[in-house]
Amino acid sequence: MNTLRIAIQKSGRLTDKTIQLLENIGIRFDGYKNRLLVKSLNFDLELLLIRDDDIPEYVQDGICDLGVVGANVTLESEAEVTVLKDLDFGHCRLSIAAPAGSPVRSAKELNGKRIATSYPVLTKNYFTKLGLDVKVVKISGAVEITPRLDVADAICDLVSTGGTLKTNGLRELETILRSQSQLIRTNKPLPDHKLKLIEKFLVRIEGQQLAENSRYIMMNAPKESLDSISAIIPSLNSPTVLPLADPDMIAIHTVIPISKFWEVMEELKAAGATGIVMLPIQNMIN
Ligand code: PRT
Ligand code: ZN
Repeated sequence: MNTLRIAIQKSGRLTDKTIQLLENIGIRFDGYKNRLLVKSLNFDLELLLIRDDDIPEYVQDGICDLGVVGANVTLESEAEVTVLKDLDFGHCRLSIAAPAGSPVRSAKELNGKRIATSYPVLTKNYFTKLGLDVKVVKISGAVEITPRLDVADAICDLVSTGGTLKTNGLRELETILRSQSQLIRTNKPLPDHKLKLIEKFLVRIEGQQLAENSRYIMMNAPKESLDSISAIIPSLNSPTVLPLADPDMIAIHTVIPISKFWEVMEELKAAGATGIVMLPIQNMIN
């Protein structure tokens, strides 16, 4: 009863990344394949492994306290849950597409037409907001072949690379939702013990995300370059400065956002830094 329970996808696109995330934040399991309920070896947490479509409702109903699932699934389910965190994997978009050979160039031209989708709620809402009336044909898989079978005039489906649309002679018209995996939480009241565990869990995920988006950089530089180099480093924390065998030289260590690395590296070189090394960071707590 007191163990925090998290619903994750049993077997699919999100499973490995979700398990990886849990392992990265130090939560260990003794195998999870072909099991329904798995208790962590070192954190008061158990996994419930189910189909992703069931996750939002399980969380809404309080059968699970937390869940990891795509925003597309949560929004389609209309479950009442709270999104705690975007998890930055499972990125995709829900898009309207029509046969490339058809004259249709925008969703607005689909009034009165048949749209096949596994996302009837999101699709219907989108067209209703546009003031259009379409016939939504609910299909559970292989939506992309429905125009060829004359089951539909257009589709609304998930896209990541766009390869599937292309292979099936479809042209993407509009994106109706951008999605990624999210950590969701039940809106049911939880005991203090579970609230504390969720807080701990979130702090670890934030540390993990910060580490993933940061790099540890080390460089050598002439002592007199320290001020100009410090000014270039895009970090709120002051860098670590270490002496070197050569008394005129120092080593500078710091952490920077990965997005800034190339831009900063060129400026550092110009300011006299040499031997610049960048290292990944396993974890980080600010
Ligand atoms: O069995 P279960 O119900 O648990 O799994 P599922 O088959 O319903 O889902 P699964 O494992 O395929 O996807 C789980 C989640 O991954 C989705 O709900 C999305 O949040 C996310 N995701 C990310 C994707 C994609 N990318 C994706 N490309 N889900 C599906 N696709 C499919 C898409 O439907 C289409 O058929 O991949 C095809 C398009 O891919 P591209 O690369 O050709 O554009
Ligand atoms: Zn599913």
